[in-house]
Amino acid sequence: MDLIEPVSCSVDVEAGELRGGSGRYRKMLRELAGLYADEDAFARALAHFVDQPVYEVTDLRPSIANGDVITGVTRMLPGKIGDEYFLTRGHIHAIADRSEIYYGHAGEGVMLLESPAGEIRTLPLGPRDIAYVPPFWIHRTANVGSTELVFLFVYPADAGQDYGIIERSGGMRSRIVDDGRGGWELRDNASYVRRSKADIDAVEASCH
Ligand code: PAN
Ligand code: ZN
Repeated sequence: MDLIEPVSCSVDVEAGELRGGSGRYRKMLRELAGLYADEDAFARALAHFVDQPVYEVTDLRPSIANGDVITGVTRMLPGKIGDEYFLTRGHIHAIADRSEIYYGHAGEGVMLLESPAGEIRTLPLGPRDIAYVPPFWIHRTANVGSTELVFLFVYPADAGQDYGIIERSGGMRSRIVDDGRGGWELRDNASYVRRSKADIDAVEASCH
């Protein structure tokens, strides 16, 4: 039996970080090309966000063993590309039946979920909201507020992330846009291509 040492971490909500974790990565806007509908607005925004990560993840990954868990904190800047709110890249878990819990700490977020067949759901992700990502749901998060969005997540350590599922379908089926009244609404993504039966079957096969 290989024992892992128990460890305590804490969430620094102000800094939007997990203190005492083991890893950190940053996503710059230039790494998110193709996510947003308005390419001109994206090109203009690149100049403003050259040095600043759009989102940053600090996490605790004791191992990637089946049965272990990965815990982390994501901090996202507020902002829009055109009228579309800042987003995480989004993914389905590489082993697609692995679920996940998000817990909001600060700011105003929305989780956008899509089933392999293209059904859309949204969940609020504000302070003390718990968003449950069931098995097989593609998920990404938007910051729909005017302050930083900070949330915690926990998922099985063997889950992995498949980002290609969103790229292959031309994005998710819906976009999260400004409704013109200070809130948000869903808009159909004109570039969306439905998944074939073979693609949907491949999601299910990822778990066997
Ligand atoms: C989260 C996300 C994190 C960053 O940890 O990975 O918020 O989003 P992207 O991975 O889509 O860039 C999670 O859902 N892990 O499975
Ligand atoms: Zn995930």
